[in-house]
Amino acid sequence: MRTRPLLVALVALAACSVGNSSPPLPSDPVDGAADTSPSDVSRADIAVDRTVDTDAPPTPDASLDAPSDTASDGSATDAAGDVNNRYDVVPGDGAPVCDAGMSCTPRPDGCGPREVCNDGLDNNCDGRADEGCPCIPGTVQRCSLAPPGRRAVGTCADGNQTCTGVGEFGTWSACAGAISPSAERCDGADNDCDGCADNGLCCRPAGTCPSAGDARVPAGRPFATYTLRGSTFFPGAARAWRWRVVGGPCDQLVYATRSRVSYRVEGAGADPRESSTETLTFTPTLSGDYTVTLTVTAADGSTFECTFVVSIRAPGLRVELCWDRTGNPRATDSTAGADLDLWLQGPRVTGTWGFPPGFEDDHTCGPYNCFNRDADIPSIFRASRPDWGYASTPGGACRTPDTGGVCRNPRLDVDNNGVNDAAHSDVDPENINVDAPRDGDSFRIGVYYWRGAVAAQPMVNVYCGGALRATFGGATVGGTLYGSAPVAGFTQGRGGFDTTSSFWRVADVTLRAGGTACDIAPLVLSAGTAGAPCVRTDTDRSYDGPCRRR
Ligand SMILES: [Ca+2]
Ligand SMILES: [Ca+2]
Ligand SMILES: [Ca+2]
Ligand SMILES: [Ca+2]
Repeated sequence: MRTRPLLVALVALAACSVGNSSPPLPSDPVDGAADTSPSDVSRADIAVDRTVDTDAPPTPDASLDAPSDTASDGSATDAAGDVNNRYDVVPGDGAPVCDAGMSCTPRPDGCGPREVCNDGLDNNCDGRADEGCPCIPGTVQRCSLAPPGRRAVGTCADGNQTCTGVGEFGTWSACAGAISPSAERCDGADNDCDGCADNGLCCRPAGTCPSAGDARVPAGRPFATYTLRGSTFFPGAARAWRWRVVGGPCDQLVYATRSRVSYRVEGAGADPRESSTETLTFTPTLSGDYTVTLTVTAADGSTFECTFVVSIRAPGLRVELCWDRTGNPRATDSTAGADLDLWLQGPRVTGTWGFPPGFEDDHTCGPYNCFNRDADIPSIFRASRPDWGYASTPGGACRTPDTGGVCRNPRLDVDNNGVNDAAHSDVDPENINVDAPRDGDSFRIGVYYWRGAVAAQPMVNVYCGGALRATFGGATVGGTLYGSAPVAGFTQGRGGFDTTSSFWRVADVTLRAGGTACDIAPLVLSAGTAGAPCVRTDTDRSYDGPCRRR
């Protein structure tokens, strides 16, 4: 192993034509403490007993061991005492190397021999984060597919992984939306995320792709137009432009089932996620991460491509609901939809769910009493508009601001029953928001099957401070699971509070850190299958029903 960097350096020296006096060798220093206890990890706030997993993975498995070194030196560690792994290939291996690349010292990869659970990192550098680790179904955590020492370096970006499965514990999904290390390309960016842009390449990039924290890709807000000029990334002559925008869990489910998305890409054709204009203009409706890919066909026919994440962030608490049979519940053909409703109970409000006989209680924020504008609320329900003590937020991120740009808290952005807003809302996820919750405030989420004649599978996403923190429920479409697991027992209803309508008490969310973080406790049946979601198909609308916090 000791000879490999020297060999590479010799190859590099032979390939370089100028200024090659005593270039520093690519170093591979001993990794620091970051290998085993990264301090910059934002863990999921749902408590997971880490004592079971920090010392040893729960199910010893050969796949958890470090992969063998890419070089066949037979040793377990390399010259610097670093554990051998697939990232030990020195950039530029076998390719022409320029002085610029040689003068940059790649960061230690930080790869270790074993996976550490629930830190969102791929500690053993096998291309998977937290594989084989137990987690609480529905939990979402930030995750990285870069080596631990190179998280969010260069083009590498975090994604989200969802704890999938049913029962007491589940397993982490693949790290969706993350930008992984890739082979270094001539694009002004550090594609392999070793801290050095275009290292190992003798090249002059035709454009520059965004890197972590790039000022050209600022965070955006829901309902605010977001614009990216292609020439910012590719200043040269172009023959064609193509943009592709992929949204979060609900947008992916709605696209899979209805070929539509909640955000609007200006100039989009058959695929609502793509445009072929030089400037991308899109209007997001949901918080979270959007993966954007720009593909430029240059005048000489060559292709230039960048993929990066655009963060759309709304403050406080946002809860969104979508399902696999979104759309008009009145239709009778194979595309018939179902009308599900998102409900939210506020802090210190533990009364009956939904509207009471006298329509006067404000226990629940729902699609009858919680629209932002009074004008959108039927008069009999106006007295029950939730007043949970929150001021309105002028200029907030809301779909239909009231006079003066006011957004109320709480508020429901849209009731997507295919009737209220035929132009758009029959596929837009329902969304209840509280922009500035107080620390310690706890909210309970519910989903009601209100109307329809088909079975439907709901998915609920919870965002705190704009970041996705939990995905409960979901559906399998075309063999792909969207969400964490379909909700067992959620059946069709006939409408109203009849004994066939399903009601799912989903989770309690408690905000902290000024609404930028939260703790989430799923609700489960207090009797029966361990960890089963709390679904009831009778008219019991009491606060707890048959549920307990798990
Ligand atoms: Ca791993
Ligand atoms: Ca890990
Ligand atoms: Ca690099
Ligand atoms: Ca590059």
